[in-house]
Amino acid sequence: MIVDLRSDTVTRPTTEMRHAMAHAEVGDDVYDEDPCVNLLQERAARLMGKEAGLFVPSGTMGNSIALKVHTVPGDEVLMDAEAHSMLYEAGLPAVIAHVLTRQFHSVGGVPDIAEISHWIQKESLHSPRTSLLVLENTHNRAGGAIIPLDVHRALWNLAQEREIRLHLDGARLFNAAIGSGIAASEYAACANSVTFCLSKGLGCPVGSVLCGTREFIDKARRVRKMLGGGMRQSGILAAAGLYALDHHVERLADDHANARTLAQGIADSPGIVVDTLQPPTNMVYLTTYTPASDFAAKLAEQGVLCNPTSAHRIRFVTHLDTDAVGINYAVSAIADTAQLFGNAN
Ligand code: TLP
Repeated sequence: MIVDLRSDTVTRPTTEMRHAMAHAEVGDDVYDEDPCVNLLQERAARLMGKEAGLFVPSGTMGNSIALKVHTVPGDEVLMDAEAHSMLYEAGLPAVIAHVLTRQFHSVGGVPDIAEISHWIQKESLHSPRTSLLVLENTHNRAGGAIIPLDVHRALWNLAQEREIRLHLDGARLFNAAIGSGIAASEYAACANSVTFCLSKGLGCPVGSVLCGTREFIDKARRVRKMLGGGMRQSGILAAAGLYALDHHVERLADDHANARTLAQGIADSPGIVVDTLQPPTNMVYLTTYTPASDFAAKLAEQGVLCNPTSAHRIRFVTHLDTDAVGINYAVSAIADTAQLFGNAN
């Protein structure tokens, strides 16, 4: 049995989703003529409480476009030292937007408002201008943590006061919404722009949607074109997104429950320390005494795939393609592996 818990990006479209894709009515989206893309963009904008949306090939492109539109070269952007844009987007702030990044540190993914306030600076003879704050919710490297709405609001108020913009990397914003019971639009209301991914927990093969004001999206559309993201009959992909918004949002609760089962099932194993017995969303992180790569390799021999995220840290992500049987199998494989290394220590 293979249980792939490396990421929620590994899902394959279901038969029903493939059916929706196969029957999508399409047109040339660069001419603005793809009905499915237009529908998805309108629907996404409504869900986020924004004026407009833009379908983009990936979360990374959504974040790139937001950074590019919100800043001018030489500006400073504040982001978590562990943010996806900081660690996993191949240096995009520097390469695409030509900005400096000021990294702040968060506890459990929750930024410190005073620290951020301290770092916001006006342009002067000496200093760069801070023009953007980037937040991530849920926070991937902080264990899929949900940044509380009151923290979002406080940071949004601060951003308004100090006249900077706020972009929300909401790759897994629907996980935050389902995990907290708070609508995605409430979080998005505390941001000038927001990206959410269709290709993670929502189970689509490709795509994200960037949302914001009409004016922002008009500019974003041009940057998307510049980056080579102007797609043609992309309604085939947008149809998967529309299907997912109808059928795959509420079920994220199952992924969260599976993450809890996994965390609790392996918690007593020797040689590992699980971050929490109550993972907030669909991620389980643990610390291994043995090198994480050895642990992961041993697990892979048993068909359970995971991602080492540092020398002694491992991430497991639950998703649409893992059911209770797979989770139970993963629990015993992890427990056996832990036992093996635990005994060897
Ligand atoms: N995250 C991937 C890897 O790149 C690490 C994963 O497996 O979790 N924002 C956040 C918070 C993300 O976690 C990711 C993907 C992205 C943006 C980028 O999305 P894509 O992969 O569509 O470019």
